[in-house]
Amino acid sequence: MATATKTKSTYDIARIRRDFPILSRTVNNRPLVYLDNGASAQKPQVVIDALSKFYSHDYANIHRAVHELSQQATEAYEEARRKVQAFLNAPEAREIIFTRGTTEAINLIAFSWGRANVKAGDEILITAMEHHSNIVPWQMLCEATGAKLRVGPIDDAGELIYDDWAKLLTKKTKLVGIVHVSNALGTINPVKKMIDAAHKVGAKVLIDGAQAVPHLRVDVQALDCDFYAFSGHKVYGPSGVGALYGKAALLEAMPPWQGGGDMIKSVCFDKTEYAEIPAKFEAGTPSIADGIALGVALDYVTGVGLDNIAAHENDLLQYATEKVSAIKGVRLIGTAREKAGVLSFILDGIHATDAGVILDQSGIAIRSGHHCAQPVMDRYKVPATIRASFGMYNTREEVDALVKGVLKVQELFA
Ligand code: 7TS
Repeated sequence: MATATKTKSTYDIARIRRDFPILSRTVNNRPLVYLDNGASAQKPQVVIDALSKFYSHDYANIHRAVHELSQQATEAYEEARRKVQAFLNAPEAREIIFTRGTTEAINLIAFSWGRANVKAGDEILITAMEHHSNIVPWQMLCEATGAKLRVGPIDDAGELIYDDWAKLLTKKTKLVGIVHVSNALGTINPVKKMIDAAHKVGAKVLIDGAQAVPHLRVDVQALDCDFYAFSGHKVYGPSGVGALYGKAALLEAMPPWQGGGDMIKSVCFDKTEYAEIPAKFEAGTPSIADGIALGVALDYVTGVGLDNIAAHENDLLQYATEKVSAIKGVRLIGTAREKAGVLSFILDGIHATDAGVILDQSGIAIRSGHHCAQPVMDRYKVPATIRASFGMYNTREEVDALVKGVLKVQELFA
């Protein structure tokens, strides 16, 4: 890895940090060092204000009543949908389905598209670095239909072994699920090349973008993926909301997955007609305030600029990689050439959870565990890793604090 360079001076990290009120608090009497952005990112004041303003001034249910508040709330919610559309560069707003997050988006595809299009003998192809949410829904689909789950392997660095993965693409492959950026390893997958290869055998492709959208500019038209899922809370928005992009023709042909209010055109006991997309997939009252605030979060991210964020985080990741790997007794887990946001490692003779507890005493929040990617842990024959995951507001000083914290952990266990 090249020597870390200093962050561009145009990136006003002090201003960005001031936008996130939680960053000025202490934890265990120490300044908070928040390095658990992979699990969930903190929220800028504008997002917090958007939630508060909506509940204080603008609250009503959407898509129902003729009264002013309901009309305004509906417009704000639909505006947020257009913001998600622009963020992903989706052709049309109706191709954006609001969900609870990535997990729900993938389950929606597995249940609706999967049950309609996958039968016994078909195959679903994923990679060995998927989060559980891009594994288990496909296992459930396979169990229900008699289809088979195939898994493309990864190498010691945590990169997909592309040729072995590509060999698993056959006429039987109906759907390919790919994590854009691995939450456990940080690996950025060559998704464009993979999507093109999958399309050659007639498979549809779902990209799990949960760890990608906070770090990379995503363009679903350039990628030509069929489905793209992400969570609001990892991209500085609220929890409880996320989005699924799907090509209109595919979404239109898919049956609904949850029935209820808002997803129908007309209901009688003999026959119910379903609404057009996206309403067809949005049964019931959604997380209205959270959807609106997600739009505000995306505006905020776009305002800082994803290219600037990526440059800053890449600098941090390089710096952290150099500093942490220089510590005796550290083994990095995940050393792919293309990485974003994540530094996973283990310490000789020290359990990751013990390290997590001691780091916490110094105000340092990291995640220790299997990161909902147990097959990745199995691949490296480790029960858990320590994971530092970076966001737009992290600093080199915080990396230094992590390094100091790790040395202290080693000292205590020596
Ligand atoms: N896919 C990836 C790649 C993820 O990292 C996560 C959450 C999900 C899907 C699920 O997202 P959700 O918002 O629906 O829960 N990953 C993590 C993590 O790395 N630590 O905590 C949650």
